[in-house]
Amino acid sequence: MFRRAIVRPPAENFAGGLTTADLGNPDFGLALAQHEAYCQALEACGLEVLRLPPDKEYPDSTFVEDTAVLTGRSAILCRAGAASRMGEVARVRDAVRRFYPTLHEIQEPGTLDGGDACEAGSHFFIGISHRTNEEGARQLGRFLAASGYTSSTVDIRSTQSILHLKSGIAYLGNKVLVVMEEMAGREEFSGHSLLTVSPEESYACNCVLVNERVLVPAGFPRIIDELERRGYKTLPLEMSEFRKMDGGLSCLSLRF
Ligand code: CIR
Repeated sequence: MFRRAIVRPPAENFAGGLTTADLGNPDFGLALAQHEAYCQALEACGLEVLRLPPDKEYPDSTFVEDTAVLTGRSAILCRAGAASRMGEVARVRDAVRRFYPTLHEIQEPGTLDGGDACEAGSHFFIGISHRTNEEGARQLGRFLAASGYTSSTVDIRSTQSILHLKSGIAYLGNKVLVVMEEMAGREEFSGHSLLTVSPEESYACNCVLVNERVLVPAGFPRIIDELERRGYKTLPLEMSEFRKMDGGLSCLSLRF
């Protein structure tokens, strides 16, 4: 069960962040409204939400998930793979320290974005991406092992359409993984039961199980129907403005 989340609403220069999406400029007012609805959804799932102040120095800082890997047993601060995001970790350190007395931290030359760390029970899948390098994955694996988690890597560098591992997979408990079709055949996931998402709905792979509910981007009826058919209670959320900045639903919070 998650009890808390840390979020950071977008700053007014949010549109100045990194993106490859080619979906047009995000509307700041709409992004703020979508972010607030997201926070309220977390609260409806029983979480206490800590809202950090918007940070104009880092237009991508609303994607707070990338700054840390928070588990039930330990906290690991990341080291961003994108130069423009490097300073974001320092800005969440104090907030994370309030809840975790001991902080581990990825060190140079390691890079790691939290979006590449997918918790699946007592195992973590760690994406090797254009943001997370092998050294960052190795360091994370070592920190996780010290608190009793196993881990394995998944190289997604040739999977063009996704930025982070969690853009393409999500864990729903009980060995069930949501996966994008392109990754469904990968042997790394062979021990899991897969819920495969069609290419047209790929963006919805980035959904999040929060206690009793699955938060899922709105506008993807097939995956939402399939989740409901399998007995999950879904909570669809509008994510259009974050998608324009390559952001998924999970990226907007650290949940622990
Ligand atoms: C970036 O390119 O870093 C941001 N514009 C989007 C980060 C999305 N984060 C995530 O998928 N975990």
